[in-house]
Amino acid sequence: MSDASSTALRPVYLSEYRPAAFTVEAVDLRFDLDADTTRVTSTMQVRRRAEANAEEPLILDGEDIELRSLRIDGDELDADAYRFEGRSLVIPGVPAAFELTVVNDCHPAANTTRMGLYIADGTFCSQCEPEGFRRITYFIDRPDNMAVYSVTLVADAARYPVLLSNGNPLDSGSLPDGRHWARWHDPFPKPSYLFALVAGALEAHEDRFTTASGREVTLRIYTEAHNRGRTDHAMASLKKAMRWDEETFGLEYDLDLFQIVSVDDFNMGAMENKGLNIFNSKLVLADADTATDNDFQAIESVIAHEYFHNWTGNRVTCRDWFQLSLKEGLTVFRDQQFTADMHSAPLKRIEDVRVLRSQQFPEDNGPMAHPVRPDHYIKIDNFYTLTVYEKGAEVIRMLYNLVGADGFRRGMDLYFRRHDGQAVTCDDFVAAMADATGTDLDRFKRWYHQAGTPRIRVEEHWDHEQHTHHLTVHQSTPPTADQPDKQPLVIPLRMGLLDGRGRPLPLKHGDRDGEDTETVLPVTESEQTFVFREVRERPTVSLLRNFSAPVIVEREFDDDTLRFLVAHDTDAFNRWDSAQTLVTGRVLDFMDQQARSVTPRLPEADIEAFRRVLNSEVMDDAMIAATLTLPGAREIGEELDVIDPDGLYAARDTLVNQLAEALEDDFGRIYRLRADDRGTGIDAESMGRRRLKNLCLGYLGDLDRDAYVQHAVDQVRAARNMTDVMGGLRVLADLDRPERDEALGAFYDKWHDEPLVTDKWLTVQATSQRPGAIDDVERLMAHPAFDRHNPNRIRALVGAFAMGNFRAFHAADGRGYRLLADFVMELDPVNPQIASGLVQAMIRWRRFDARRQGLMKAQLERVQQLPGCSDNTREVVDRALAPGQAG
Ligand code: B3K
Ligand code: ZN
Repeated sequence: MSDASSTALRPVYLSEYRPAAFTVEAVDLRFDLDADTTRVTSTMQVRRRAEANAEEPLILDGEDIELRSLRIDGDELDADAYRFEGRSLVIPGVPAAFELTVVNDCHPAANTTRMGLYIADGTFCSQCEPEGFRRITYFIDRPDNMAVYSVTLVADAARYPVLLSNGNPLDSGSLPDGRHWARWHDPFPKPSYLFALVAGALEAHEDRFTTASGREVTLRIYTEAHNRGRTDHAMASLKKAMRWDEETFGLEYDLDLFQIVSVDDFNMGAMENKGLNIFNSKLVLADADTATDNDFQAIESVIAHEYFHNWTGNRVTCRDWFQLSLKEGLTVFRDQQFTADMHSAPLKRIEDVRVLRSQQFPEDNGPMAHPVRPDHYIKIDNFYTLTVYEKGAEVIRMLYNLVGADGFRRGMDLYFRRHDGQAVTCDDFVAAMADATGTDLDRFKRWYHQAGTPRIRVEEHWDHEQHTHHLTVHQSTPPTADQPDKQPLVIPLRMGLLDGRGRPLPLKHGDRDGEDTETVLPVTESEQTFVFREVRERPTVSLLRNFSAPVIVEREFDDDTLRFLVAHDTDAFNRWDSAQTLVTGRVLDFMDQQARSVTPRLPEADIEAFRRVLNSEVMDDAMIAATLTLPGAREIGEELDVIDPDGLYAARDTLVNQLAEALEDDFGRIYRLRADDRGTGIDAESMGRRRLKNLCLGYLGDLDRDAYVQHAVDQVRAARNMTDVMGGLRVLADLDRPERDEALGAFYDKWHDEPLVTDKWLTVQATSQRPGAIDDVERLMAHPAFDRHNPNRIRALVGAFAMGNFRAFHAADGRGYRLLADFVMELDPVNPQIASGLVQAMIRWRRFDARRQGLMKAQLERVQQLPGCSDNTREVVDRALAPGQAG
């Protein structure tokens, strides 16, 4: 805790990294589990590193725990033989190698932070990444200390029948006083952040997996008894992920047992603890009645992500937390590839780019901007960001495209050969890729330390005499707060040329003379010109295909070109992207016209372009739906110098409404063709059908006509899967009609015992587009369904409102801001991680009009002044309020 008003918090710098003087090589932990006071006895084998100075004391981290005793090689230390310095326990004068026994207490029931050891619905549960182990016991709690763990758990047998930790079970037994014990051993050295412990009344769904080399692995997914039967999808996903990693990267699972535990009270999505993943129940439990298609897909991808960490993160881990993207960017890339292989690659790409543009780009252009490898932080908790994860994955994807699929595989093989069992840096990863493929990646590495989203500007010139087409590419990255000067990056620019009928042209440029119709231009300088030969007519350029680099392309398209690309581009991603660009431009036009009191009209040619997409016989349902899903107001707002939510919504609403009017018959027909589908299958075709059907219903609902409202009511009543129920409910939730309250009431009556379904009920109201959504949010915050301390409930209501309801949150009266600040200040002492996440909804205040700026700033200042404000929240708010920050 810090004094809110005066002290500036001191950051940790990457440049100050140095190894610890000692290593804990092995640790034997005993837990006497008790909700109020758990006694931890830790026996460590400690060795001074050869390079370390013999005078250096042993320094252990510890936070909110109480030391009971310390012994070195069996001899108890007197109180004057050690000291506390802040949160460090300092023991001077220790030998070069010794056994240290620490006894300490911690308090799981009182631990509201959900870091360290805590109780989630009566189950003991741990979360150590990044610095939670120090809340359990004193330790060298940093990822470059890899140790072998043995763990003994002792607990009341009736209340905590299941006792789990990492690795393999060794033995168990009962004790006379109604207690029992279990002993675990993990043969793989690991950093403390991968330690895990679970104890509770849980039931296992068990299965088996035979690895490629023929080893039998037992798989178990633990849930509370009432959730049994809802883990089939998670189990199937796990087996698919295990097989995929063998086939794609030759990576096999390495223990005899792989366990997943589902808990309802968890700060984030999931955690890759060695052999014992802990999951937010939202990302494990699913059946057609209660989970939507999106839930099913999220489960598959996160189960895979955490499983993939077993190699990229656990076997090879990070030297320090600045290297977080070493494991996260790489593992996100791996899970993206997995999903693309399991389903549709272009759709997956579209979804990922949407997230990047709507969330990572704003982050990269705001007060929290930081490189993929940050160079300083106050709380590392604040850097589990879209930049480290998603932009980090884009950096890996560019590497993949630069060295090719085979080269990437050779690079991965070399990375594991060199570094298995080590804690390494992003440079080590890039070096493995460079060495395995003989590629010079020095300049490429700028992606790791330069923040901000690069911009590309393209000028074209067709020479009708020479039959050449000249493409001049300018790149620049706007300054970010900590980095005023930016260097040019290596930008792989995938592109093609189309002739007037949309046929791809052979690309003859540089020393390339073949018939290839797609190429990757290696953009490396601030300005570069590429010349294409034998171009006999003015071509249309299709640029940044499949989003080959995380950049913004600034290019003045005329509408005809965009509609041409929507219809003809050979790259599926770019067909979608051109439609997005068309709509974004149109919303901006509408805003302009409305500001001049001109009534805007959607051009007939746009309507026809969308009609063709909607009735396309070549695109599948999911792709049609993706193309007709318009960019949100938040995304479009990024194009404006000053974000004006009112103007944006007025324009976007008008456009949606005109599109719905114009295509009413098409939407109606397509809806009816799919309406009687009561299927529950989660294959790509069924999911695509539901997606398109619900998209049509959404447009029709916008017309607010009785017949369509009835469609929504009927769909909610008759649907046999949650996707369709929510599709109908979402339409009704936006309307001011009695049907709305009836449907929401019936939904709650049916599902109030299912927390994950109740979350959907909260979110659909929190994100409603009808006026007065904030009144509903205030009312719901006092409703019994809302638990003010449960992270899922908070995200479903307050998070969904602040981050997902741009219209209501940014209402001009500033009530949204006040509501959020009040809640953040209440939550901060309880759960600083979640509080500092929520407050980020206001940190880009400088991007808005003067009035909103003042309102947001005032609320940020209130939070900043909060007595005892956590370092987590302070870091975010201080950055947001610091003078000279980007918006
Ligand atoms: N590694 C964890 C995230 C930990 C977040 C700590 N605040 C899950 C993941 O990214 O796979
Ligand atoms: Zn991860």
